[in-house]
Amino acid sequence: MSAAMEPLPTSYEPPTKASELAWSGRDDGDGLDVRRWHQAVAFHDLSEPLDHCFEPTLCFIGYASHEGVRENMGRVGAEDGPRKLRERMGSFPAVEGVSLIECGNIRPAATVVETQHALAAVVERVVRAGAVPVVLGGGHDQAFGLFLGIARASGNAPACVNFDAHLDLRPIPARGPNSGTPFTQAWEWCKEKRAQFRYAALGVQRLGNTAQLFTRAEQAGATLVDADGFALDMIEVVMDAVNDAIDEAEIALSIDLDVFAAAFAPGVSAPNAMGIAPDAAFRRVLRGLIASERVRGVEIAELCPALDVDDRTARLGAAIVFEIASTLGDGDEDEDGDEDDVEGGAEGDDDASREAAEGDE
Ligand SMILES: [Mn+2]
Repeated sequence: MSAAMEPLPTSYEPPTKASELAWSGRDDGDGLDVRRWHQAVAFHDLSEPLDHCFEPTLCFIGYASHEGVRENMGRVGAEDGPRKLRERMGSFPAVEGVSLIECGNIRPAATVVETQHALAAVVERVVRAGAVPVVLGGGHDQAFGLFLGIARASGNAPACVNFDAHLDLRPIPARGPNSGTPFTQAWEWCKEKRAQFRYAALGVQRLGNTAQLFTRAEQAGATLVDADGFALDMIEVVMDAVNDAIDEAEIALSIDLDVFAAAFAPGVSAPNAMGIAPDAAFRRVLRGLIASERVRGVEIAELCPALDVDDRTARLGAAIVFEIASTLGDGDEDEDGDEDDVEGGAEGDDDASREAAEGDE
């Protein structure tokens, strides 16, 4: 270990032989045109310095904990989410120009807060190296670890953009934070640092949040887009709202899989009958965010394999990571999309993503 580097918290577990085995899948040979993620992925112990990444690089970090879900009185099982997501990503075709690095897991520490801080330490290291941490969860308490790690690496509070049926703005109970409080923690962190709390919650369900939580969202200055916003004719309105909410800030991107309807995502602690669909409207918003080049980290939360049906939810979470990778891989392309044809802009070349990209300068 380099003398200059502080040791990481003990709940960080570097990649092991077992994590290498977790990355497996179909093998069509090693040619560049047939390679898959399990062949393309590199392994790195973050206790050692990570070379600066000049190309788009995704660093996978498992948040193998459902202690925050348990504290929130939800159904447990999300500690097994990271393993399952890796299993479902292994056979994806390699994306040209995008590097993949497996960085190991965060295991539950004595408290949820400690586990969040362990994640933050790892995220900070990845962001400082110019790579994008992709947190594979795990309970949604991980969102505060992602926020904190990005904030420390960049010196500014990132805007939180959260696809979620729930606001996750619950007051923090006396026993400590849980999977329903990560954005309260980010809000309080911002108050303490006199930083602006920027929060956009997308896909929010009326039936999943009490009046108190909507009041708190208003007090926090949050931007809410309910599930009806995810229609192709609403994309520009949604992206305008998101752009207003995040302003010039960098983005910590959260995808709680319970934002999707239970038909698509049964394997979560709290499924939603009328959640959004992982359709073209959702994917355009996702791609628009990634194409803005302001997303400093991503977390995929709440996958509970034991509650899943034929890995449906795991496949969806994995597919979202693939969308992110392929959008990053498209970054240098300059395809001409027909601006009036929403589907023509589906590669992230739409007005909204361009606007977001310009805001970066
Ligand atoms: Mn959530």
